[in-house]
Amino acid sequence: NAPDLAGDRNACEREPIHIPGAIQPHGVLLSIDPADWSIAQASANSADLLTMAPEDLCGRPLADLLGPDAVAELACRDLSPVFPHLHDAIPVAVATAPQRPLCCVVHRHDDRVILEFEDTAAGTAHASSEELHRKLSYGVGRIARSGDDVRDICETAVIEMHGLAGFDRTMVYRFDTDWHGEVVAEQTSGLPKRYLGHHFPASDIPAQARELYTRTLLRVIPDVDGPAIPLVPPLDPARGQPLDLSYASLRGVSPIHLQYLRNMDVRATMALSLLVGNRFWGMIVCHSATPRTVSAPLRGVCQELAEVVAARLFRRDAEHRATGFLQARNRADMLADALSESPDLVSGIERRAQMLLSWFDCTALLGRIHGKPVRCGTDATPPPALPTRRGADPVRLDDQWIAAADPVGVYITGAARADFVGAVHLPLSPDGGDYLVLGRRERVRTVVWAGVADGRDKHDLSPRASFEAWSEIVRGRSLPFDDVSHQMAVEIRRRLIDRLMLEERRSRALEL
Ligand code: BLA
Repeated sequence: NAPDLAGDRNACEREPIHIPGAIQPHGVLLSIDPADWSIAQASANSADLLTMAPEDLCGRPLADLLGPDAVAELACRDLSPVFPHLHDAIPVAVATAPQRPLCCVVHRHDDRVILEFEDTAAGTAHASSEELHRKLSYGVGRIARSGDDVRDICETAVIEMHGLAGFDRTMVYRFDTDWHGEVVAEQTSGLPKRYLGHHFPASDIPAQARELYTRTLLRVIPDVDGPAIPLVPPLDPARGQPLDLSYASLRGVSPIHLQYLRNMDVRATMALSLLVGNRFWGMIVCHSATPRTVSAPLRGVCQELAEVVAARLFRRDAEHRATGFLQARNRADMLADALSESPDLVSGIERRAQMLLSWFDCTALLGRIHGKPVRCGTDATPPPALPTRRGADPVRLDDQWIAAADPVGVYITGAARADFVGAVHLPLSPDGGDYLVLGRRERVRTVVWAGVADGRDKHDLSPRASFEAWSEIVRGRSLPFDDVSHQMAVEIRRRLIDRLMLEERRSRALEL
């Protein structure tokens, strides 16, 4: 029943996943008009938990179902869908079936109050809340004390989340700048590790899904084969519009994505967003080979753990940048001091070329200062002959490219501006006549993609049938320059310009 999206590249991103008109079957949803606390819409399965069919519920006061006290209490609560509230379940008793313990998660969005009922007895976590919090604080401690590199943090994260949530496979999926992603950590029980190091194309998580996942941090699909339960009536009667389910934990899932998971032999998932600062950094994705319900309290602690992982990644990024920026400034000062001992800038730079090249992990230093050429490094003399992306004709870090480069500011590229290596361009005069360029060599990389090589291109829009790994050889790119290199380039350029201006002032003074 997946819509046919073949041939339409934007169709994936246009699927309005926040208004699917249906929920998943593991709970019951009511939409309430907060003006009079009457029921506007109910999911078609309402009788399962609430003993009343949607036709009997719609239009009725919510108080008939939950009693006036429960409704009065709800009316006083802050129901805005901020992250922690979303798994904050209230135990409720339905007037018509008081013996059945239910829990209810409530939020308010787009002028409707949405109530989601779940059977308290369902779900795999029968652990007490003390037990859950003990496990959570243990995990938090492990993550806070994890090593300082990203891989270490992610590995600890999957181990701890795996233990807490109990799925068969737990992964950290990290986005790249173009939104494709890589599985950077994987933990399994009973299954072999399968996806570690595999890359997936950006279209696997289309833009509107990514946007939604930055507003809600956690979502669960307990059974990919569960039927979609429509809302009754399908449109909000007062407004004639579909109900916005962005924040509903029962929100019905895109049929394309369900097919994707079936093709992966996955029966249930839980996915947690990692927001590092304001950036959607990645996700913790859990798979189960069998259906798996996750209780509201367990969802709550899993989300807290994921937030701790994101905070740990943020701290590591901040520390890394702070140390890097300090080092960049120190190096620039060191270079300026060394250059001040040289009679002229060109010979000074030539003497320190090796140091500069190693700081930037480059192999060519070229440029012109006071009209005099500078050429240092193993790739600079003779000019570097590097294979192009096409693999055929060699390209050179030459005057032609430099003339084409932006004459203002520090220019850094990871993917080659023409089609060769990355370069740091330091323009030293307003007309770009004086400059230095540091060139970085091509780094041929092997990228392992998960199952997109079966005859189609990797931007195909239907969920793929196979997840077998295949390798792509990526040429014509260097390793990217990071923010710290950029900052170092800015600092060094400023010192070089100061020095050039000093030399100019001196030579003018001599002329007088
Ligand atoms: C959603 N795609 C998702 C989600 C993940 C992935 C994690 C979040 C929902 C969930 O919890 O499962 C992708 N899952 C992955 C990846 C791995 C994984 C990369 O386990 C790696 C191990 N998907 C496609 C194509 C389309 C598409 C071609 O492959 C569109 C035509 C769509 N993916 C799609 C949509 C959603 C999605 C629409 C949102 C589902 C929803 O929330 O309703």
